Amino acid sequence: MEQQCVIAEDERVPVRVSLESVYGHGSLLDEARFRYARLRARFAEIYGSDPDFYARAPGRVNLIGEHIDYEGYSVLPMAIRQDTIVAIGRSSESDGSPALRVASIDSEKFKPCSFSVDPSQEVDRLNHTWGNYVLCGYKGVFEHLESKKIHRKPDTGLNVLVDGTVPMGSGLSSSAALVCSSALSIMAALDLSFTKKEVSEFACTCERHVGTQSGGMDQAISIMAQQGVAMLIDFNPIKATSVVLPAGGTFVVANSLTESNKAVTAATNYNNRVVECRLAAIVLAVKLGTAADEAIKSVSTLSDVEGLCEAYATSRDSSDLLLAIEDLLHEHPYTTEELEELLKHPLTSIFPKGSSFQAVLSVAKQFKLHQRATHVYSEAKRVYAFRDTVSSGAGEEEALKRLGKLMNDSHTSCSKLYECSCPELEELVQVCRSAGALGARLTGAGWGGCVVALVHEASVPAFILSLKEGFYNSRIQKGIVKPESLGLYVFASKPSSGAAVITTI
Ligand code: NG1
Ligand code: MG
Repeated sequence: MEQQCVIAEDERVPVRVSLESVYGHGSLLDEARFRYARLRARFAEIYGSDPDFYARAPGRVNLIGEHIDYEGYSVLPMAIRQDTIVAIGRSSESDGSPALRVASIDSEKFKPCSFSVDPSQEVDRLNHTWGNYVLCGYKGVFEHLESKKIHRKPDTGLNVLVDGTVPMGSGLSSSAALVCSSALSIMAALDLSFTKKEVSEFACTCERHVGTQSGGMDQAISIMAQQGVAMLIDFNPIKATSVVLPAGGTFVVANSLTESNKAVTAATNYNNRVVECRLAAIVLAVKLGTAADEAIKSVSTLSDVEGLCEAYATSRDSSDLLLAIEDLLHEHPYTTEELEELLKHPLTSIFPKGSSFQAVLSVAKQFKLHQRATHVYSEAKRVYAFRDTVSSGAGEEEALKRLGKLMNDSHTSCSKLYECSCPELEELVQVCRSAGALGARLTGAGWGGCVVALVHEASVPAFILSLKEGFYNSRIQKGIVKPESLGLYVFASKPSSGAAVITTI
């Protein structure tokens, strides 16, 4: 039986750690030293002084539990070594009027931007820029202070310089790595400290300012990760429990080379699914006997329905909500008219005015409630089955086989029921399986981005070679990817540590 332990979510952050404790002692450390030195030098060039603090936050790969965090169900990610590093300094009087200035090492791709220091400014969703994620972190810190009734006015401008190695739009959570590293650096610069739980929570809420109605997985793992272990993350309240993975298995991440910019496609993809889940939850609640008015008021996620199925469970002799879906929801998509008649309210009145949900309603023609809810309830079960397999005491080979099967089932559900895959991801998952993966699935939001494959440790090099032959070589020939950058797109990953302030570089 593997040891599992609950992470001290009451521990205060930012924790301050050495470069060595994050990056080890090998080539990763050399690479990190180079990145931090370059960050310091560029910072001085741009802003005319040395930074006061450095913070870093990792990306993550979700092993299982896709599109269920925002429905209140537990997920099982691990942090990866790719991270976002941030240098920050308070700006001086001579810099002109105080501002939040943001720049990137890659100034070609990520143009510098500047915001006022007023934390109540709106994030401009219509003109989405990468700097918005830093602004989210900034707003998050002040909103959190407000929520604690600490009324602190911004008393300084801040200069920020960012360098990220988490590939963007790849389902590896580059956005949360940027929000979390920004938030921690801002806390350090303003001499603030909160608990891990608080930061995980406000980093999730504040990222929604860009318009994606995301769950809290990415921020929670980025803040709470620990080296060497994956984490089972529970929500409401947030809790992280370490999960020790079988030693003979390695997770390989492979990029489909298709980017999915969630902040731009939210109305038809991510937020659309959040809306469908919410409607499925309300309709299920009504079918289980709750009055429509009451359901609209009190039910917002599919996990909220669990408490409402007692009578049904007695009549069916089972509390399995997957059965309730079969009985109570139809498979063909629901139309707006049908839902409005059932719920006795216009759909637009069910979601907050002015929220990004209204954009979903104005383009959606139909709602696949049966399929989405079936995905969520079955995926939630697979997460626990994954955790239980790891701690079951089954022999390693048997455990790896079962984990692989759960990952494959998760992919099928994402692809067929949740429809968040795409042709490139389907192709890559097939290539992974043909190359001997025990299991392979899309990871993160989908519609592009990465797959994660479980592979026997000893066959990792041969496996990666097969992916090159079966997937990447043809893309190299077409000029979609350069051979020398393949290492960024396919890599084996061990669980890395969580966000922190770096003491000395
Ligand atoms: P990605 O797109 O991988 O960063 C998103 C959400 C998660 C979760 C997954 C799907 C954000 C910040 N994160 O992750 O909360 O819902 O999709 O499981 O949007
Ligand atoms: Mg993201």
